[in-house]
Amino acid sequence: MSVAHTVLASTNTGLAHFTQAPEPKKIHWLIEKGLHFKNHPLAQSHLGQGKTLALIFFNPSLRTRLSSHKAAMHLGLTVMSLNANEGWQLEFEEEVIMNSDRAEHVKEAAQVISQYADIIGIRSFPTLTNQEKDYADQVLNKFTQYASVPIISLESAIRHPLQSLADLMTINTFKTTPNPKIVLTWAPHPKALPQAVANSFAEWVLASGAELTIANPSGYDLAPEFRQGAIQCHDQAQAFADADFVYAKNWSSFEYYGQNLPVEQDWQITPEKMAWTNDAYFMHCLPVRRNVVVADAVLDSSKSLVIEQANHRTFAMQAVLHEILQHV
Ligand code: AN0
Ligand code: CP
Repeated sequence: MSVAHTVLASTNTGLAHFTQAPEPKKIHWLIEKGLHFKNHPLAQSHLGQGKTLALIFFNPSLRTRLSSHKAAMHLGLTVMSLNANEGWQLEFEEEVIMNSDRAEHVKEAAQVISQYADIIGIRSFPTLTNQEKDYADQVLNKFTQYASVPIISLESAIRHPLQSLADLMTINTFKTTPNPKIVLTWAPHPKALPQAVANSFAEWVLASGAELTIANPSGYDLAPEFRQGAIQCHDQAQAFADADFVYAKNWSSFEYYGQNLPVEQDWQITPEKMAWTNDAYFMHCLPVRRNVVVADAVLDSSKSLVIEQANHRTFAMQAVLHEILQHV
């Protein structure tokens, strides 16, 4: 298999996995390809014929599951999906005595699934209790280590690359100037959530060559490797000034790992705060909690792009599958 022309990160196994942001030229290529498929979804409807995509979910999903199915169907692929927690519990540690409730090692499981599928998608959230383990992205990386077919991240412990690709497709579609002001803002949530969506959004926006402002309360700074290169501030009003896109997301603390720290001001996105911006578009990956993360009036306004972002998930996945299918 040749990886010379793939737009995806290749590894020393020679496989083209999709787990993080590729190089800038390739990001732009994927955005264009995704938007092309949006207009011509069935343009390559035979490419995947006779091939199978396996989707393995360790955690819940609405958009990722269905948009991945839809994208695969557009390319003629057959899809199998497994709720991993309803199957045998997998062991991911090496050289372990397997006398716990974990019945099967990922070493066998990944090789077995590779015989049934030509491409494997994996969704696996972080523990939010063990920073070192989470940031080693163990579940995703053990699958890429032991599978003999390409792996697509359907959101791992620390990244959500398909979401970010869809988000950049959305910004690309709606921007009216070459360099819009893009703001990623933390917003409240009753539960401790992963940093994955925010990490990836920052990674992709910055890798694409755009500028990014990140606003979050103190104690909520993202991991240094993800926020490096962004304009960082702890003041939402300052960040929102002249913004063209406001991307809201909750994440739990990286510094006080996995915790929901008390926050003094209200960081919910309201019409009053959107009035500070340059009539900005509102973005969120969904699922979103109304009147906690964002007020109804913002989410239901004509400037809300959340439904279009979700629409772009299908064509982001289709672009990635198309790219991989050329090489399997
Ligand atoms: C998840 C998260 O924050 O990572 C999935 C978002 C796509 N969100 C929730 O669990 C609410
Ligand atoms: N945005 C997103 O990935 O949604 P799901 O968790 O429903 O897949």
